[in-house]
Order: sequence, then structure tokens, then C-alpha cells
Amino acid sequence: MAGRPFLLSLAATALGATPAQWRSQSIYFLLTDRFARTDNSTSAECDTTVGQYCSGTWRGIINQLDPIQEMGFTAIWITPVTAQIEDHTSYGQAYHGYWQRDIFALNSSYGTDDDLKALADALHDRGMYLMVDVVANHMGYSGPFSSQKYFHSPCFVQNYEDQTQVEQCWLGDNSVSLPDLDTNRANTRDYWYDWIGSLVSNYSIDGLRIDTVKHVQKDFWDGFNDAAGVYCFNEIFDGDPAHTCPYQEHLDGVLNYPIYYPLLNAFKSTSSSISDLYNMIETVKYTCADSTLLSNFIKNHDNPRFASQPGVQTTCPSPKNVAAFLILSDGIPIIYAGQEQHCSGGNDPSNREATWLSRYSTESELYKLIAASNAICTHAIGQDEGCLTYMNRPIYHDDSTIAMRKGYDGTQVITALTNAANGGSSYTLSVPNTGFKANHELTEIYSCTSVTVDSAGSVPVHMDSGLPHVLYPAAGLNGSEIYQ
Ligand code: ABC
Ligand code: CA
Repeated sequence: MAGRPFLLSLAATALGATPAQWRSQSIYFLLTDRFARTDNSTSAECDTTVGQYCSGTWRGIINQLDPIQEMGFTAIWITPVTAQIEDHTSYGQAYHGYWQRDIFALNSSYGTDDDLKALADALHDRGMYLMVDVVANHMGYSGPFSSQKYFHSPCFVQNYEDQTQVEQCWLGDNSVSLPDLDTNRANTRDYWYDWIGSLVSNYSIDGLRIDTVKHVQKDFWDGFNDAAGVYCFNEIFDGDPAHTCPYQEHLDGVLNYPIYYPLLNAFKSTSSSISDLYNMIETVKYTCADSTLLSNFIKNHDNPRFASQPGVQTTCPSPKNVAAFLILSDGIPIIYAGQEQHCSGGNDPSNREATWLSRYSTESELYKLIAASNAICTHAIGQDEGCLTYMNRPIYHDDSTIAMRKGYDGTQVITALTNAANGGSSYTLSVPNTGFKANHELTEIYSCTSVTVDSAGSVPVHMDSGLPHVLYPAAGLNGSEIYQ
């Protein structure tokens, strides 16, 4: 970046969406290189272990928006779009987009300027949003700096407990080092703020996922979020809400790493305890500024897929419980491409499988469950928008079960989840504190069965086969087309 003229302040008018608009969205996250190809191939090989480009493109995504939208998603998040270093490193190529070389050029492997604009148009024509991943902490590196004064002196982040080091040292290692920008320099800040405003307006971007947020001083982000003019959620890779939540004072939302770990632990094994998840729901609610603007996930391109965890089998119902949690608790759900197909890649880079190899099947059990969960969520919002800001209440838990309520009286969604094994004992759980009165008629969404609230006001939920259950007032479903 050094040596380039600073952009004139363009005072870009952002067309994108606000935090309030994003609160009701459901996000499908994909790596552009790994989702769909321009030739629509569903057989082109993609060996994740070698870390090479597999030829996914923006045009490819446009051609495969139907299965995403029909699963109930209203937005996609794509990996960074900027031009990358071209080296073949010991970690492979920059197919993921986080080793940028030129922030004013696009990554030509994914397509042209017109292709990216066409993707935004195609989404907007469907009433969907485009979220783009951006990196301001570092650049990729393939040669000497044109001017070192824009960067922090070389040192690698080694101690993640030392915040000065986290902010000022470099990510990466001697194989691929990621030079860390001196984001305290006023002109560097202005440069980024101008750039982000232009990017958002040039490509009609509706929201941003910001990379490596904890590696930059907090007060850098206020100006960045303002200049973007759209909802920004942020990667603070840290499970401790005391570290993660304070960033929401500077940026709209954060990736919900605090929930990620207890959610994973609660459902990856039939012997896990659910109480840590129960407690963390409350902790996040009271520690973060607004839990309804956080983003929930169980897998992404940095962490091993849930299905790769020991004990989680294809036939195991726990991925269904987890997907139901993501969609029906507080915040904006994120489902990572391949999750609906029960992909099971382990650590980076194995967790970056080519989605086209699944042929975008709409028949998988998880695809259907995700679609049904998105549908009931959308329906409940349509009946009462208040459920979006109603903070999720965990109303019951025991060693293997958790039940939650979201929404005001009359349109509340009750979700009951279990980590019990498929084929385990079946029993009737009596869920208290749902807000329903005796004899109220409810419908269990996934099985389309009727449930009547008992005389004490508790909801009898028939727990079987380790499946999740979602209940909604039967009268509120009349005339609706909830996906079965
Ligand atoms: C490449 C290779 C890897 C190799 C690595 C050294 O180099 O592919 O096989 O191991 C991009 C690419 C990666 C690439 C990296 C580095 O660049 O996608 O493939 O890895 O070249 C973001 C993105 C990520 C991206 C980058 C870089 C940043 O999502 O895809 O990676 O732009 C840290 C950062 C975080 C970053 C992540 C990969 O590394 O903070 O922004 N992600 C602790 C630390 C975290 C740290 C994490 C993982 O370890 O606190 O800061 O993330 O290293 C919990 C704690 C957490 C703790 C975890 C492990 O335990 O609460 O704090 O996280 O209990
Ligand atoms: Ca930094």
C-alpha cells in the first residue's frame, strides 16, 4: 500500500443494510474458491490438503443461489475479494483471500469487476444481502516493502495473552508472514476509512465481516464502522466474553466465539453436560451490549467441522440440535457451506471442501432441517417483529436437555434440544415457564404434530431419537407454508 496516493474522501453513500435490518437475516457463509464454478461442474476435483485454487467464482455463486435461498437464507458472506499474493507457499496459494497484495484490485481468479457487481445484483433481485469479508490488520507479503514506515516492526504473535503483542506483532510465520500495518497512524486510518466506504458503494455491499479485529486497536474500528455505513460483524477469535464483548462498543456485532465453545462441548458427545451452554447464554446476554446482533456458528474455515469431532457420526442427531440452536437463539445465524451436507473435514485446510462435490443436494436431512428452522424463524418474525429483540431465555435444563423461549406471549418459539443418542430412551419432558396457558394448542414444527399445554401450563415435549423439537402456537400457523 505504501507509495500509493491516498484516495480523496469520496463521502460514499452506502446503499447497504443497517444493524436493525441485519437482525432478521440468516447467513450462508462460503469460500468463493470452494463453492461453485463458472462451468457448473459438480465433479471437478479439489484436494483440500494441497491448498491450491479450485476455481470457484462469483459467476458460479450466481448460478447456485437457488439452493441457498430455498434453504431459507437471506444473505451470503463471501471471503475477501481483493488481489492476493501469487506465490506458491508451503501453505499453498492464497485461494482463501486473506493474503492481500493490492486492495484496489480484485482477485481475478474469482472473476471480474462486472462479475462481482452481477453477484450483488443477483442477490438484490432476490431480496437477499451481500456480505463481504475484509482485512485491515495486515497485508500479504511477497517481497520487500516499498516503505516500511506503514508497518509495525517484524515480530510474530506468540503470546495471545499479551494484547500489545497481539496488536503490534505479525500473524503468520517465516513461511508466510503477514506484515502488520501501523493502524495508529492517522493517515493509515484515513486511508482505510476511505477505502472501505468506496468498496461498499462500488459493489453495493450490504454488510461486512471484518477479519482479525482483536489485532487492531479498538479505537480504530469506530471510524471504520462509520465509514462502512453498513452492519459490520467482527472476528475476535476468543471464547471469553470478557475479551470479546467489549468490541461491540466499537463495532455492530461480533462472531459469537463465547457461545461456540460451550455449544460444541454440549452436543459433541452424549455424555457432555449442557449446563455450561445454559450459563453462557445468560453471560453473553448480560456482558455483550446487544446479544441479538451477535453471529452464531458451529463451524467455519478456521475450526474443524462439527462432524469431524470424535463421536459425531452421520447418523447422530446432534448436528440437527446444533443447527436448530444457531437459528432459533439470539443473534444472526451463520451456516457454513457444507454444513447442510454433513461435511466432516478436520482442521484448516481440510475443512474447506468444494461444495460442488455434494451436487448441492436439497435432499439431505440437515438441508431440510435448516430450511424448516429458517422458515419458522421467518414466520415468527412476520407475526411479531418483537421476537427479534426479545432476548432468548433458557427456561429449562438438565444433564442432556436444554429448552429456550424466544418471543412475546402468543408468538413465542419454544426450542427443546438434547444431546441424547439416536435410538436412546424416549420420554416426555415437561417444559415449564413457556408463557403458554393451559390447553393452548401448539404444533411441533419438524414432525408437524399437535401438542396441548397441560393444566399446570407446562409443555409436554415427546423426546425421542435425540432429535430437536420446536413448538409454535397452532393458530399462528394457519395459512402458512412452513417447510416440512
Ligand atoms: C495457514 C495454514 C494453516 C497454518 C497457518 C499457520 O497458516 O493454512 O494450516 O496452520 C488465513 C488463512 C489460513 C492461514 C492464515 C495464516 O491466513 O485462511 O489458512 O493459515 O497464513 C482469521 C481468518 C483466517 C485467516 C486470517 C488471517 C485470520 O478467519 O481464515 O487465515 O487473515 C488467530 C487470529 C484470527 C485468525 C486465526 C486463524 O488465527 O486471531 O484472527 N482468523 C487462539 C488465539 C486466536 C487465534 C487462534 C487460532 O488461537 O486466541 O487469536 O486466532 O490460532 C479458545 C480461546 C481462543 C483460542 C482458542 C484456540 O482456544 O478462547 O482465544 O484462540 O479457548
Ligand atoms: Ca495489528
